[in-house]
Amino acid sequence: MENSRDGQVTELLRKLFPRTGQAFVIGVTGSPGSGKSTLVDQLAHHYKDSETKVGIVLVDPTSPFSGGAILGDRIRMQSLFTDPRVFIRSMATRGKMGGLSTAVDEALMVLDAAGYGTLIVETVGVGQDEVDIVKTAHMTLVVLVPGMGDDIQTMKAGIMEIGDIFVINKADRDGINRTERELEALLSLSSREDGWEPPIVKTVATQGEGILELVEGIEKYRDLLSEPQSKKRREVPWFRERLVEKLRDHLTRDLLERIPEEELDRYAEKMMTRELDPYTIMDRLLKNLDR
Ligand SMILES: Nc1nc2c(ncn2[C@@H]2O[C@H](COP(=O)(O)OP(=O)(O)OP(=O)(O)O)[C@@H](O)[C@H]2O)c(=O)[nH]1
Ligand SMILES: [Mg+2]
Repeated sequence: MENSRDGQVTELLRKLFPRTGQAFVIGVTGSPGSGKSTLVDQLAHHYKDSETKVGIVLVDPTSPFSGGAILGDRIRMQSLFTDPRVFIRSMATRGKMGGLSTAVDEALMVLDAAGYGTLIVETVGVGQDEVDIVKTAHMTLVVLVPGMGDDIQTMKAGIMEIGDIFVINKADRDGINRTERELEALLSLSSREDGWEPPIVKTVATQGEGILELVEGIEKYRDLLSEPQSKKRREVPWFRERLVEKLRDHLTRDLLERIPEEELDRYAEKMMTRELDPYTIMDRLLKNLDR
């Protein structure tokens, strides 16, 4: 699926789709080294014991060579890598067939259809890519650590907005109360349409402290989402967005494939010399394609 986009893959996804929609997808994001993988490891242990199989997708869009990161994750999640009830996949490359978020989305579909009831997606929270990726999750945990004070203020607004639960990990460190107060102050400024007030949970992931409280928060939110009203309110726009994204992917690829590289080069040169403006070029290209 990551490597090819031929009819066969589409056919498989078409068959898979009716079997999806059973899994609950949890996104985990936050700054590098905040303890996301350690938390994911704890959550995976909890869910695999209490419920269904657990699927984990680790995403590292910032690194084209994520060998190091993946190796680190392997060490941190050692016990999970050999567990038959857990499936772990690392994804780093954007691939040439559509965006990374599409690749993640489809990997989640496969796991969902294969009966993995809890899916966890970890991604470093730094940019739009990550925000797009966590949007495919039902809920998002934003992981912070004590002493990031000013960071909280400057943290990407997008990341703060997508948090359904805020985890202050490394609660064994100094500055936890201050961080909590600052976060509370920030959260009090915003209110959500669905009435959910994102809780703050303090954890020491390495010791498993606070994990049960975190799971409790996750379950509460899951209950809220499963009410038919809120399911529709949330999922219809969600599927619409995915549909538009797929159309965009498809149309762009389709169009670009039909324009010879040399022609693009020629037009680029004309732009450089200001002989033609991009708008005129687009008109011409699209008119040619129409024909
Ligand atoms: N003191 C302390 N250390 C922790 C805690 N949780 C994780 N760590 C340590 O923090 C380091 C980073 O943990 P990871 O789980 O790899 O963090 P991450 O957010 O997944 O890191 P990236 O995926 O590289 O962004 C590791 O050395 C962990 O052992 C905690 O609660 N307390
Ligand atoms: Mg990690």
